[in-house]
Order: sequence, then structure tokens, then C-alpha cells
Amino acid sequence: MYDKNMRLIIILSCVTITLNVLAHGYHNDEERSVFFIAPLTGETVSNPIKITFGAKGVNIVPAGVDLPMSGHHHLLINIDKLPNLKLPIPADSNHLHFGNGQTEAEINLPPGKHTLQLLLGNHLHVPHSPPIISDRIEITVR
Ligand SMILES: [Cu+2]
Repeated sequence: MYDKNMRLIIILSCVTITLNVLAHGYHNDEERSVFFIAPLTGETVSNPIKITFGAKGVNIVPAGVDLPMSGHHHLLINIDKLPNLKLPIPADSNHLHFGNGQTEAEINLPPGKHTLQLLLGNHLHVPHSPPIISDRIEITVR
């Protein structure tokens, strides 16, 4: 006869260990980043502008998927002052959500200089703590 409680404890231990491995698989904050693969800062581009998002140390998943160290990209356009990083990222023409887990996008911007920045949001569109955010790049649209 087996001990039901012991069996439950063993199962729970395995689940806990697995979750810990998933949660701490990326142990160093330095290894988590998002960045622009294209365009690069200082580039002059034409519409439609193809933007390629890079990510390191995090899994890019659709919004609503709650997994450790994962999230989806948000493109901040011409944002000088970051939104409150404890709240869901706003959704408007200056804060674009890529909630299907996209890693590239095509956008159109008026001619002139613009800044772009990437900010990762979790399953609820809330930035991580500490936030996973790219450098702010400047491009010129011809
Ligand atoms: Cu979002």
C-alpha cells in the first residue's frame, strides 16, 4: 500500500523544483534585454518602416500567456517621459502593443526625426521589475 500523502508531497516537490528552474533559469538581470535589430539609431528610413525587435534572456509570448520571464514587445514612439512602470502600458498611437508575440512590425511615420524605444510587458501588459527596456533610438523618416 502506498502513502497517498507521500505521493502528493513528491508530486508537489517536483512541480516546485520545475517552477524554480523555470523562474530562475535566467539568473542575471544583465542577461535580459530587448533591443532594435533594425533600424539602428541615426538611420534614415522610408515608409513603411520595417522594425525588427530583438530579445535576450526572455521568451516572447502572446499577451495573456503567464510564463516566467516572458512577455510581449511594446513600441514607444516619441515618448520623452516613460509611463508609470507599475501599471499596464497605455495603448495609443505612441504606445503600440504587439500582443500576438510579434518580433517585427511595419509602421508609418511622418517625415522628420522620431524616437523609438522597446519596453517588454508581461501577460497583463505591465513592465517587469526591473523593467526590460531598450535604449531609445532616433531615426529620420524621409
Ligand atoms: Cu501589451
